[in-house]
Amino acid sequence: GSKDKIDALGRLLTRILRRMATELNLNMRSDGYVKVEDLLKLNMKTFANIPLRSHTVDDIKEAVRKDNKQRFSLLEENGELLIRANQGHTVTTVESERLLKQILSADEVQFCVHGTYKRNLESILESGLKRMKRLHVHFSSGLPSDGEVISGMRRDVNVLIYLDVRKALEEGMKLYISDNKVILTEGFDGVVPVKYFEKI
Ligand code: HQG
Repeated sequence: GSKDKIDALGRLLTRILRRMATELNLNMRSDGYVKVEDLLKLNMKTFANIPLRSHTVDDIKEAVRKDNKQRFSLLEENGELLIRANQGHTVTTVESERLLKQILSADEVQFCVHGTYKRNLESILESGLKRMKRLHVHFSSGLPSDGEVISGMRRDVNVLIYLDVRKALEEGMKLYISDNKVILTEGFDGVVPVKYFEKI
């Protein structure tokens, strides 16, 4: 049905806006925004096997509105509609300073917790939290038990690693927060060392 169509569109948008801008020759600003008009011209199919070109601006708006983790933002500028992914990028054309708001004081965040899996723990304790394929290591600013939909970790994680935000900021680690409240950091050269873990 139409819900599946919009879900499938959302999943394709995530992939394009986070990872594929370069290979698709899509004009992406350093704050992550691309023109919706340009997107709708791409010769691709969604996961429901529907050509992207057959979608409308309203479909895009609906996919943005219905996304369960608020992964996208829309912006109207000079009569044009722009869209971006709020976080999760792997393309380096996006500059975090422009995409995200920097956290300057530990008082700005109540929680900063990374969700992961027991199978990763040994390796994480040995080499720290790595950003892996993304530009940033991701942390949540809330817990699933808060009842809200929480962006920044998956539902099925079984290990929580709390960041010592105060210490990290004091020692010069740059922390950012996205529009959908995911806390992001490059750590130091892509790694958040173990000494910044507050508790596990
Ligand atoms: C792990 C989803 C071994 C890390 C979620 C994670 C989040 C290590 C995986 C967002 C490691 C990377 C991000 C080390 C890190 N050794 N494993 N040294 N360092 N890891 O997907 O944080 O649907 O890149 O713990 O909800 O899992 O995309 O990061 O398990 O918000 O919007 O390596 O993705 O949101 O996996 O998830 P990811 P993540 P979206």
